[in-house]
Amino acid sequence: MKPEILSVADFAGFDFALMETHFTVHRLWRADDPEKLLAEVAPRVRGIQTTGTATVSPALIERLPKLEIIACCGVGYDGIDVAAARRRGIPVTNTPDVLNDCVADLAIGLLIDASRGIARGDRHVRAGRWPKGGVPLAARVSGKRLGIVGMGRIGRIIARRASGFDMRIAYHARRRVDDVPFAYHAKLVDLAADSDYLVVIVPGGRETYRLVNEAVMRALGPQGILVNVARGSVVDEAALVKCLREGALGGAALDVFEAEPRVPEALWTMENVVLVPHIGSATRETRAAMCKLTLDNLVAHFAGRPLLTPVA
Ligand code: NAP
Ligand code: 8YV
Repeated sequence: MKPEILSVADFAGFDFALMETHFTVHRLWRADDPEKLLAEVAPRVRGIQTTGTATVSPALIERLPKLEIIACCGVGYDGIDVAAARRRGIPVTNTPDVLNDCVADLAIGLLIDASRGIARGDRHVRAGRWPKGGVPLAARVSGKRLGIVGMGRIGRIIARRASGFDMRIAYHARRRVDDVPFAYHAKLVDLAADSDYLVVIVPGGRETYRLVNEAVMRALGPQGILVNVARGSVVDEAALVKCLREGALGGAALDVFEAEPRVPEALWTMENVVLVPHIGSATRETRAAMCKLTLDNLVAHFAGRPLLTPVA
């Protein structure tokens, strides 16, 4: 008998066929009547497969008496109530490191786009506006000051990429990181005041909720550009719209949003804003690696072997 797994969220690039060679998979996200499916399978479910943005609530955890493991296909696991899982002794796994390169690549791509106006230029050409005139001058990227909010696995790779652009790098986190050569700012607002670009790459959740607030955006300033590849919850979105409208912030490039897939309509028409639909890890190669790691954790658990990447 294969262990039964509840899949609570779909994931572009997740190999459900491969998963089904090991497990019986119940896809809650495609059930016509999720309540009916849950009522039927809850007594038998031994594992949950989820994603970095889906919710695994205490109520769901409590509803599954045989639950043994929650495997998240994503490095961020702020949607999972880890405390509720811990109370039941249920381990949670995630997918660290395998996505570092692609998320860092996107962060740099967004930074360059917001600064140099690549998407804006593309819109200009496609709309047939070029014969009537070009686009406004943009801002140079190379040699500028980059502030990184979060100097963890991905933050470090962003810093390495930015070093190739001769950028002067500084960072903020709760603690100074000993093995990086960059300047540390204990206060985020100080980092923002000393940056041309602020790239946000911290975990979501209560502790970082609206960490990037109006004061931080105003400190970044009228020429400053905010890049968020972390979680929408980390940036005060209403304050972001306000600062952009007033010209208090120069621009923004956003992969993540507070209520994604809903994006504030006020941002849609702003030429100094780049918007993408949470694609940080969305390459074939990285999604395959994330899927493999998620499945490897599940397989290890049910084989009685140590988990590869349990969350701390
Ligand atoms: P990580 O290695 O755990 O690094 C997190 C960094 O954030 C650390 O430097 C940590 O340092 C800092 N941090 C944590 N809490 C903080 C706080 N309250 N204030 C200031 N700094 C804080 O994580 P990672 O693997 O780099 O991933 C980071 C996050 O990126 C994920 O959790 C996820 O939300 C997001 N992400 C997004 C995408 C995407 O598709 N856009 C893809 C992957 C990841 P201290 O502990 O010293 O504060
Ligand atoms: C995924 C992410 O796109 O790993 C993360 O934390 O945000 C992304 O890699 C996300 O897990 C999809 O829900």
